[in-house]
Amino acid sequence: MVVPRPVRLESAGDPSVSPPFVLSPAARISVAGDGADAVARLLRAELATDCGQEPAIVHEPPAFGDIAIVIAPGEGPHEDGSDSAERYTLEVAAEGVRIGAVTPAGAFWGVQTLRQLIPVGCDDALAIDAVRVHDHPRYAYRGAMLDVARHFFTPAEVKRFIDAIAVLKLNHLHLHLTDDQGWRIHIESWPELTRVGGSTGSDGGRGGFYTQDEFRDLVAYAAERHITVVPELDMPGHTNAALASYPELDPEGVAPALYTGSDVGFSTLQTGDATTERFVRDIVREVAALTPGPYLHLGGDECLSTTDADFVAFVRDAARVVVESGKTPIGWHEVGKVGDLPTGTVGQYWDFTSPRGNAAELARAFVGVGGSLIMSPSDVAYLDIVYADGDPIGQDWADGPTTLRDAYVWDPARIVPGIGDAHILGVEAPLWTETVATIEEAEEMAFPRLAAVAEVGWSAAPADTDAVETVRDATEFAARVASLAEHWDAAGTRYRRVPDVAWPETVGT
Ligand code: TNX
Repeated sequence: MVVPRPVRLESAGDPSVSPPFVLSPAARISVAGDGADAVARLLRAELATDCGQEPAIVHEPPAFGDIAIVIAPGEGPHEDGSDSAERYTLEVAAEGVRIGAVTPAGAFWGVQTLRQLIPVGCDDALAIDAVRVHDHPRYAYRGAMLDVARHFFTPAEVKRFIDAIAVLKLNHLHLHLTDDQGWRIHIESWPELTRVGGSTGSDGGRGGFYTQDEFRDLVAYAAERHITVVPELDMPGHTNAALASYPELDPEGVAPALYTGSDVGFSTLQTGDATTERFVRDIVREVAALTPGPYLHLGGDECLSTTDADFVAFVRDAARVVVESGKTPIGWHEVGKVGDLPTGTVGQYWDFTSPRGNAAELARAFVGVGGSLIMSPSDVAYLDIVYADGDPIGQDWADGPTTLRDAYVWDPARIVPGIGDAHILGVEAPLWTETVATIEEAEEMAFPRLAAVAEVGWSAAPADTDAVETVRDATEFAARVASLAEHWDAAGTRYRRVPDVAWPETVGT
């Protein structure tokens, strides 16, 4: 019972023939290869939380009953045709557990699978049924987005979210750091952005921002869990908090009031202006310097107060500034309007699973510049859309409600005609937070639907001839989600007890 479903999971069958692995108090974690130590330390911390056991980590070959983590070029499954650096094998038998991978990330995902195979409440007699797993991801980019601009989440809360997404083998956390309602990352060269623009949140929510040290620490915490932070500086729209901080960025030259409502599309930076150009260079330079990952997201969505010509000229320049800062730009799919984007620019598609208007054409424009797509179709992958009519939290504009089944039964390669896996970098589920005020509410919106999107991003693609429904069996998925929920309960992760899942009779919500 593993989410996302591994490419191959063969249970050894009859326990009298293939007895389970039993974690004895004498068990050790035997490590070999660069990076195996760090993965072993995380496994040990997880075993301590889950089972109250803290095995020693040793640099010697495994003995009977040990857990081995081996990172070496020849490891990982060979016969499945994947060259993904994240591939891993996991073997569980009475003799021991062995995780093999080519990279620490692969080994860490193997650890996540192992963790889900450990029965919750294992106490003093931890036994894991014998099994062989060969696994690799479908997409290199599997993400969740947290909108920390509308409602601010503290570093400790973001870490809690990082822990929860790591279990699902998600490897990117997109932080939507700036919007009309708040500016959340301190910029040394423009300090008013956080002093003024960071002081509010949607609906009177607490303000707040990350100092550069806090942000570096978050990035490092995510990186230890093989998650790359993707920072977003949304522009030229969604900028009221910046305009309220610096009137010289405003088209009228007058600072607007701080904004705590939920409208979109009313703000724009002054474009074609030397001060704005300096602002863009400064914020991109400072945020790029805090970001070891390859991407910087420049937003570009819903710029309803910027003329098309101004939008195109602004985004073209901003994308070049991102490239000069050493990063690959990502933009919401509207950025496809810009004819000559830098080579390799990534588009984030947020229209529906049946594209409306010119969304498909805009998405294809990224492929035209040698770029690729992150698929976030809002009618299935937006975590802020209500689960059911009448929910007090969430929006319904994206063809809501969005059920767990909706979030599960879709395929990224069957959305935009002409865009298949060769041009899809991956999938991402965004959680916008106009209506989501606390981390508990955020988790209830995200889980279980984020588990569905994680599986869409990791697990094997349906064959061309298969209907999506036959490959993604929502009933079978619901059974695996129910077993995952025992782990959520143990970890204190909140989730929504949607219908059609046989939830454990424990806490939940
Ligand atoms: C659309 S889709 C937005 C966000 C809102 C969200 C609410 C997109 C790129 N932007 O600004 O928060 O809808 O669901």
